[in-house]
Amino acid sequence: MRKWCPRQVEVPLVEEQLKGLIRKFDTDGDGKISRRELRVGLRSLGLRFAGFRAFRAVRHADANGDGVISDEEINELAKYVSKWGISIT
Ligand SMILES: [Ca+2]
Ligand SMILES: [Ca+2]
Repeated sequence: MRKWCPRQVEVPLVEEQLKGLIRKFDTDGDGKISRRELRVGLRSLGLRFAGFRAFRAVRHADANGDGVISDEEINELAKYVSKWGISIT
């Protein structure tokens, strides 16, 4: 029981909230998040390096490699994004 806390960032609530947030990034309403939509969305949150982050995040979460994040992939995307410590108000 040391106070040595390894990355316990798995807070499901945050991920749920992030999922909701990410879904709103879908500006063309096709139900998928493209890299461009993610970039614009991240930038609107005031996040630095939005383009770079979007690139990394999509590459990480895009399991089938079609370049967009579908609803099944959004879980992984939310998990990835949650590590950036975005505060949702
Ligand atoms: Ca879209
Ligand atoms: Ca995909």
